[in-house]
Amino acid sequence: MKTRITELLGIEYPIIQGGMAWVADYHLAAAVSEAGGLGLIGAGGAPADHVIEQIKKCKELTNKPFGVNIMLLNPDADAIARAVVDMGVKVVTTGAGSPEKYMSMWKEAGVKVIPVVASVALAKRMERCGADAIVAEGTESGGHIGELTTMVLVPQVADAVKIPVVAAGGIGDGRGMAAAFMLGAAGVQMGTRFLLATETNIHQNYKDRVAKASDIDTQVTGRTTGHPVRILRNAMSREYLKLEKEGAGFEELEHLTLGGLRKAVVEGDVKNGSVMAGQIAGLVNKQQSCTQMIQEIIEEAKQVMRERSVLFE
Ligand code: TUI
Repeated sequence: MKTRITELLGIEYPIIQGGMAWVADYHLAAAVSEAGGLGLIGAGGAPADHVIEQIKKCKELTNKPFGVNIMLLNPDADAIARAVVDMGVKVVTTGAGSPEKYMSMWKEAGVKVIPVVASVALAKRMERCGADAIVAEGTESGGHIGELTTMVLVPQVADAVKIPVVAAGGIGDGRGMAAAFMLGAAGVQMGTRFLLATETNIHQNYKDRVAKASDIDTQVTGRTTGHPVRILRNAMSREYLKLEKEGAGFEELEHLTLGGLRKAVVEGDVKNGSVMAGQIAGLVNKQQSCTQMIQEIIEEAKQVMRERSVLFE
């Protein structure tokens, strides 16, 4: 499968694995890259030393291109931004902010830069400062989110920029991938689906909760604090939303979520932790290897594109 994204990144299939904090370690990233997609190490809130170790280990597992996602609220973002250059990482994606101040350093080093954005305005700004591609991420996604849905965001971003666009948010199978192509994307980024990959080292409780989730099981906390985060509903999310409704302040709410993702991913506390997942969790219920997953998604995308094309003959 050849698109502007496979050509840009030198990969076989236009599938990028989301750079999920606490979830996307070197083991998952290497497995996705070995399977022909682009694996990402998610730096999340980790210190630079930890990310550097992850990069070293990923290189031991694969010779194929992989990337690092830098969550820009990380206090160590500057050091991680420099480390990816020093270590010859081929691709960087960014989230939760604008990576403008690192752009010239990355470009000079030949790093491919793919900012994740949730609006047309930021997509245009990223193109102007030299981004190689854009991930347009809809509000269906898990974790930190924007306002617009993938259905409306992707075609508007595709019209607004010349660089290739990757669709993210609510894509979990080959049908979603085919739909993304119809909206003007040259690739997809998937996070929630990869939560159930056999190579994903998260607590089994987290995987089971995602596998059991239904279509209406996500909730968004933090709309009142300016940090909207989509998670699977549990005792913590219900308490959080109740407090938000009562007009609780930032500090009281923050107390409830602090360390919540780690609690869910590492300790398996899916009642009180933050079980971040996208709205497509209801469709995601099979534990498979990354290779099986990617092959199945590609085959399904090809099949639906062939079958549905007869509608127009
Ligand atoms: O970054 C994400 N998703 C994330 S980051 C994350 S870690 C975290 N945990 C708790 C609270 C906050 C973060 C979990 N999930 N997706 C990419 C993304 N970036 N979506 C939306 C944005 C975004 C938002 C605002 C990008 C830029 C922006 O503003 C930039 C500016 O300066 O205007």
